Amino acid sequence: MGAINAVATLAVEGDIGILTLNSPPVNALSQQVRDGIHKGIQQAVADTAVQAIVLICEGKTFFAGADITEFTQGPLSPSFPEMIDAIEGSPKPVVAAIHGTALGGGLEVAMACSYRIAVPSAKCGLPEVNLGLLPGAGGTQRLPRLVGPEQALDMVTSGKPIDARTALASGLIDELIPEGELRNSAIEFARKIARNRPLRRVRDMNDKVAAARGKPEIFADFRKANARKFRGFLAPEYNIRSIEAAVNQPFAEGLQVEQQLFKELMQGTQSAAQRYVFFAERQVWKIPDVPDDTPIIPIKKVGIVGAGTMGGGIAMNFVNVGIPVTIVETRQDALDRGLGVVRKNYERSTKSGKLTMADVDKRMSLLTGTLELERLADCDLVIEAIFENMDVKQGVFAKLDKIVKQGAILATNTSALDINDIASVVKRPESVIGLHFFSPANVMRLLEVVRTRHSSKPVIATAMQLAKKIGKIAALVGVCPGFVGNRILHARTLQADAMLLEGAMPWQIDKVLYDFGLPMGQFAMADLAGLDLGWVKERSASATIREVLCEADRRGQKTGAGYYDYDEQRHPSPSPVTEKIIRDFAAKSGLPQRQLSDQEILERCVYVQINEGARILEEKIAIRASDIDIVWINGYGWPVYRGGPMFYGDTIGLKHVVAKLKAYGPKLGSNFTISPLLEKLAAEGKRLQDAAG
Ligand code: T1G
Repeated sequence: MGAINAVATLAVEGDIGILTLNSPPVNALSQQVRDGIHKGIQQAVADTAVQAIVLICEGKTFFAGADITEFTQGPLSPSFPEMIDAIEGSPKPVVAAIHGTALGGGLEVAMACSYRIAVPSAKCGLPEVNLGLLPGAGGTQRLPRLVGPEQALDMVTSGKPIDARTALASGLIDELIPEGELRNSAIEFARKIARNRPLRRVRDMNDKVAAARGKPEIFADFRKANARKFRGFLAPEYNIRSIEAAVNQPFAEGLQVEQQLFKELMQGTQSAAQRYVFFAERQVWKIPDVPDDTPIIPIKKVGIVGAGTMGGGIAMNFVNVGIPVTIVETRQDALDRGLGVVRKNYERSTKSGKLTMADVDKRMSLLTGTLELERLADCDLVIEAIFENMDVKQGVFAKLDKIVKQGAILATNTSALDINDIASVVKRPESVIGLHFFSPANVMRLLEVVRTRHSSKPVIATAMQLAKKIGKIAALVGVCPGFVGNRILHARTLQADAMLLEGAMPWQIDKVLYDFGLPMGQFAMADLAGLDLGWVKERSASATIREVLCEADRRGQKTGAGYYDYDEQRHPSPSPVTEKIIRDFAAKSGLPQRQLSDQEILERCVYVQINEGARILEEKIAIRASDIDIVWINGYGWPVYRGGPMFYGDTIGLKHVVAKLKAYGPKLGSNFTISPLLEKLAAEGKRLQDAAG
């Protein structure tokens, strides 16, 4: 066994060379790994005893792609093309032996080999699109030659891997190998094909691409079917063009198209944003003052207080992963309704085939309804999900404190109330934490884990680990009005509402935000949530446009009218009624009416969000800027190709943001102040992503 470099070894067993790479944690194709492959192939080719070569990895996976941390460094030799050419140019067949996840450049390496074999648990994919890229080492040219353009389009634009059996069926791999026998089986397979000639090269396999030539509808139909999903993104379209080149041009020319498009994406802001988010999604789990070895409280049974929309949705998260839930209501009809909604949600999933009726019954069997709070006594975690009223919540927590066993976590799903105040009524404040789910709680990926002044480290660590277990992405935040997500939303709401009094209409403001990349605008979102959240009819005094709308029974989508008018299918249209209400209200406010530009609307809505994020960092409510971005991408649909409000501020430059905020001055409202941290970073030419919370 000869060492090629620190991560590569070449062994020769009989007439087979085994080139083994071992570069934890995921055998990313760093410069060292590429060098090991490049040199190892050359050595194996030069060894006359070797008739065929096995390329295999140790550790948890075959190459999982290019080393993303290297992207910001200049070209490092050997480049991907040099490495790929060494493999494909080998005069001896090379067999890729795949386990774990062969992704991105890893799968491209495998496709440059003569053959590919894998264990059944392996997965193969080209997820570059998730990084705002396309496979830049021949993947868009080789994949359609192996699996056909249609499947290649799906794989490169979704970024989703396929399992080994699907890969075998589609022609991506040549043989399935029993688990645990990969190395020996690979040697046997290599011996079997060692003398096959001519050497098989994927670049020469043209049947599947030729069959698609002259059928532009394959691409036109694909673009049309995915237009909504790809809206605003560059990478999916560039991936499609690259696959089109594989169909319509010879391999070498298609490779050039791929290289050109890859370069454009790599140099663009969208990929920078998406690569930033890739790492942000991993950073968010790292809590500086809660070490990885903090003891975890085992959560075997969960109690939920309140079987309303949130309580039922929250319950589903735990039942979905096999954790039994006891859910409490005050009245039988409310309990029955709540359980009925959960069952209906599950049954809806059977229509899409995601669940079977047996799954539904199994999950419902894990959900126990009761009217007695005492039934939560043996729960390891209790989540309160009732009416947003401090007195009511404190009353429930005082009871839970007496009922629930010691050591259990007492959590609240409040979206804005001060959890320190809630914790003040229990004798175990260290056990209290906020678990702020986003509606619908069984769908939205984001969970804000809210630590109080007293939340203990085991409670925090347990909450974060539980979030991962139920498939959420969790950001640990501190207590303040609205925590992180809603606090930043509130900053935007103030501007959007103010602009209605200056001459803008809800549909103009919403279009600006939609075109920026948000899934829906400020007022469409308000209509969806309901304008009457927190509205009390008896106390309503036409003091705001929102109150006037509610008083006119225009309370949002649920009443068929809010800011917008809605048809039976809930399609919105601008409302003359709303327009009159706004005009009358604006006239009374005495503010001069004017035509606001889309640019002003965008800057006032978004720059105040950047400013609020900076204030959140100053107050240490968030640990890092990228956590704030994770919140807004996963909780509010901020376009991932813009990286989040903090990353976006860094992209356009904090100097520019501060200058604009100063230029708008009093227009931003008498209570608006610029974050000192934002001003400092701008003055020093620094970025929010470099500022620790
Ligand atoms: N580069 C650098 N570091 C990586 C990495 C990568 N490709 N993938 C993972 N890591 C780090 C990650 O940051 C974390 O670090 C640790 O490994 C464990 O990751 C030319 C240009 C492979 C499915 O997009 O999908 O190839 O936080 O927590 O849950 O065409 O990692 O521990 O310090 O995610 O077991 C294409 C990305 C690159 C694959 C494993 N490849 N990675 O999941 O572990 S672009 C990808 C993943 C490319 C070519 C193009 C997952 C995983 P730390 P983890 P996991």
